[in-house]
Amino acid sequence: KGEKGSSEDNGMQLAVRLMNEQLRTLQDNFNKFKKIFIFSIGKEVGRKIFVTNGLEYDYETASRMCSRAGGLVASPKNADENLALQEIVSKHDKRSFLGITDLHTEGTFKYSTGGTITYSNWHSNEPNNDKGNEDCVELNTDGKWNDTSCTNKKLLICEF
Ligand code: 293
Ligand code: CA
Repeated sequence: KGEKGSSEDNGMQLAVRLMNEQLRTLQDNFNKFKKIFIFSIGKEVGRKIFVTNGLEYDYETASRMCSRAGGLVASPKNADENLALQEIVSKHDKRSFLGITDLHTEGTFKYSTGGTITYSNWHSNEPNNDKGNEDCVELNTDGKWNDTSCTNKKLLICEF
């Protein structure tokens, strides 16, 4: 009985060792893939990754595309995140939408996930709801925000 028990233990030990090796290989591959990905199209800030496909869409399409990919339209929650997004819009020389609107209540800007914004970087004299038709927010290449029409086409940047 003792002999059988110890051969089972040996089998189990081998299985655990093989699984640890496989896990390590998987982690190494994943970390390498992540580095290559961020180097090519993404930007990592803290635990967030911002990604653009370089194309422009109206807000509704942008929102649909990000959520279909398992993300959200980019919403900077602090100056570091805003700077990372500014670098992306500058590189592409195209203003982007932020995942922030006042579609629900005019004048109260909220995240697409709900909740009033806790960080902002409005350009002076913005938001001005120009022509009474500006419920979305664009990020300019200078990093400043402007409210703009949701039907304009802006650079798509999602966050994951
Ligand atoms: C007005 C006054 C401009 C301003 C513009 C934007 C439009 O035309 O100074 O830049 O509105 O706020 O979104
Ligand atoms: Ca405006």
